[in-house]
Amino acid sequence: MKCTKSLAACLTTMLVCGNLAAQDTGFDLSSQRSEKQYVTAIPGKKIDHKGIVINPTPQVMDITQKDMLVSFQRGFNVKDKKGKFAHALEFLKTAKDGIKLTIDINAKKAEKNGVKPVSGAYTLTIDADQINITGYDERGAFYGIQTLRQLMLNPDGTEKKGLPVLKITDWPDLPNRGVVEGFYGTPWSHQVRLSLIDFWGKNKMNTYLYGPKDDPYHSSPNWRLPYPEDEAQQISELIEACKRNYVDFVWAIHPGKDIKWNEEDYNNLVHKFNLMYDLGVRSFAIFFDDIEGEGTNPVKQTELLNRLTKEFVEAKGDVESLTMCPTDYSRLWANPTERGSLAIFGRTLDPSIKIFYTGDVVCSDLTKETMDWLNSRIKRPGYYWWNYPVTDYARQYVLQGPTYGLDTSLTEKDLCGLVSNPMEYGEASKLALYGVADYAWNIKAYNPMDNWERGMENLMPKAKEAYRTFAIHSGDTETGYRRDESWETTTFKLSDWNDAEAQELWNEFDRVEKAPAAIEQGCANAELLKELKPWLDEFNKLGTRGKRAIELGRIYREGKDDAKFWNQYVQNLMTPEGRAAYEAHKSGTMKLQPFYDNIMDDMGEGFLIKMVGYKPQMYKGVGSFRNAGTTLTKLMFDNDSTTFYTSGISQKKNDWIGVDLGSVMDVKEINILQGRNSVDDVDYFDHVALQYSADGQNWTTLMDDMQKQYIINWKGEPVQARYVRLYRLDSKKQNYAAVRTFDVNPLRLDNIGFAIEAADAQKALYAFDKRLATTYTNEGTLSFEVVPGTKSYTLLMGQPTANGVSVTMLDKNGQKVGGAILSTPFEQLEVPENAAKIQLNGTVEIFEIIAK
Ligand code: LOG
Repeated sequence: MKCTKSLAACLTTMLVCGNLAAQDTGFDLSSQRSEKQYVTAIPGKKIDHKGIVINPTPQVMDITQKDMLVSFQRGFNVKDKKGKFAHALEFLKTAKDGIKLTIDINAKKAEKNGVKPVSGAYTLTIDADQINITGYDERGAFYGIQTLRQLMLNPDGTEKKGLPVLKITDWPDLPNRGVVEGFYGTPWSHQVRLSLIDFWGKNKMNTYLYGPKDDPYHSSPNWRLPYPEDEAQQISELIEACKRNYVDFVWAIHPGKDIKWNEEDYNNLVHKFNLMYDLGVRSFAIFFDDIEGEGTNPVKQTELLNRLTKEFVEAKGDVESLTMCPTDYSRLWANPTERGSLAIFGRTLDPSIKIFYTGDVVCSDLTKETMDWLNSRIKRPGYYWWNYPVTDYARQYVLQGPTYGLDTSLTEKDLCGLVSNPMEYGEASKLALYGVADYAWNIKAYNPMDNWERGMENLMPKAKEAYRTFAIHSGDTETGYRRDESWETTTFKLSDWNDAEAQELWNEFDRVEKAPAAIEQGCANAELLKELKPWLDEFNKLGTRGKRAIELGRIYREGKDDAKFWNQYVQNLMTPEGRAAYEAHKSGTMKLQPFYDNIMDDMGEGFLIKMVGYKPQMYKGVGSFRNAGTTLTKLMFDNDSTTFYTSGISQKKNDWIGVDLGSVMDVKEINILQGRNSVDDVDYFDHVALQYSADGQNWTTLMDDMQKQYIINWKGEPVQARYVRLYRLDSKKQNYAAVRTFDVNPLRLDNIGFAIEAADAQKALYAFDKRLATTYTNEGTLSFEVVPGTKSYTLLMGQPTANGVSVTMLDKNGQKVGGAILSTPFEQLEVPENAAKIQLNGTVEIFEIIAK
């Protein structure tokens, strides 16, 4: 089982997946199997803020005097009436004769000023000679100060020319806004946490749920034990940092994997809570996600939470009400009935307790229907746990796209709060959180595209264009929670080439190539740079190969110089190592890399046809799935049974996966391996027919009614076909469908028509298969029999090593009749009439040896 989460989590998920688990084994959540696969466009557009950029967007802002700026160079005469904010005012210069800045905390006054009476509300007025901040509560006044800071300072910390004259009346829509550190993988470092807490304060987020899955003292087996001294100390420091930023630190425990519903474990839990209380924790949560067995019992969970509310929360007097994450946190496997856990919580869980929910699936958009469905069961506004920008299920991405998928008609009646579960890259998650903060504060006004533009400027003011170039191409997850990407870029197929478009795309690849260096130059946040570095390195290479692909396109289209084309073509192919490095840190997966892959393939194919003189058998993936036309399908034809094409969405009636051979030909043999890895994978068609067609319309069945068959081999009298497919028959299965190998008319030493001798003769066949996708790397001698009548060979190779490849031609008696040294990737070899055998000696990757 391939799983990017911990094995335990995968096993767990497989057991909590209700009906799916009933029919399948090894259900693997890491592939987010039931999620819809469409990519919705990003709403909103960039706005000209005329220099007044405030995040989150204030509820009401009146510019009371247009075109006037209040200079603050002389400093501020601060009157911090309640004496609470010395620590929060370090950004401004104080001066006796400065502008009067009065900061007050006064609920009545704030209400009279027009704010909604909720924690965090404030008013800020800036007049020519005085500034007033009135907080509805202490947090509100702090937020007023944050707004003032944003009005005074540019993102790079320099001062603006002056302050606008205005009145801001502001309050948050949702009472709970923040982050759950709830991902699998390396928990954030202390340093990153401190930096994030500061960022949340600045952006008026008020909640930090601490629950990293891989903190052993949060989860089993160590949830019963105290933190080691140094970690305990750090937690106290986090709490202090949170206090300074008016963020509630909520410590979460994840005991469900091994909790016993007895007095002893109840006491263990209370004991741990008390230890955490002593470190300063005043807010607690219990997570029951991703568990199996006894721990999932909703009645016992309720008893525990209700008892804790009485005996711990209420008894202490200064502890906030509890938050819980149910085992049924997603509709995907929640029991929807009255007997389901959500309905049980609705009826019996203390109404003060907040209940988390991730939506219709694990990573889902936040919609009204989602919340209605939940709330009608839990009988309170749910608490949305948004699994974005988390990437623990797809660690090869670093999500930098706009924060969207959040319904702007919702209110606090629909949800009591929103927390984002970010990436293990805390700094690189800030761009997404900049959006979460904005949405949760002022839902109706939320403009995803504008927020994103502002966010990039906020985070990388000195390299914002470069950062934007990187971010716009680093949004999607390919098969997980799909996000739009590269929406300003137009790519094209080789067959639709147009010079102007090609130039424009070249320009974009040029920006891609250069963005990493500009980011390294201009990004002041060293930790952010460190997190992005592996992606930036790959991004730079993507830019280079994209540019070169376009340059090659020009040479190809000229069609004049075959040697020049091939020499540059092989140089621009990705090596297996290069590809592996890209696979680990991907960007540009929606448009840029597919453009590169497609145009390189198409040029290779066209060039091969030209060299061979006719159209050889091709392999193009086809099928009913949305991604059947993408480069993902190549993984079926790469002679590597460890890589696979996956549908990326649930299979359904009439689905099929197949191959287009390029033209109608004799098909004599077909070999298929279904599934991602082994013969008990769940991602396959468990009831299929093997079919062929000459026109893609009319299909004939070769093998019918195959049940639970991963390996499908057919051999028989030749049929005339251009298309071959696996067609799904009646089945209940809803998993993705994956195919590792789809081989048609496999070439073999015994059917190729001439003798081959090599260290690995089986692999040496790849040098003669008329497919550029498969190559043979020769390391000693490769000999092959000359088919009588052959006049010459065209050799398409990689760059031979310095010594070149030596060629010896022998007649049928083994006498040498010719020779040559090959030193470039493209070589043509004239063959003497009496040559019977050719020997190649030297190290070189051979793409194709073509007889003429
Ligand atoms: C886990 C979470 C993980 C996320 C994304 C919840 C409530 N729990 O499927 O720890 O980061 O998915 O992979 C989860 O979402 N379970």
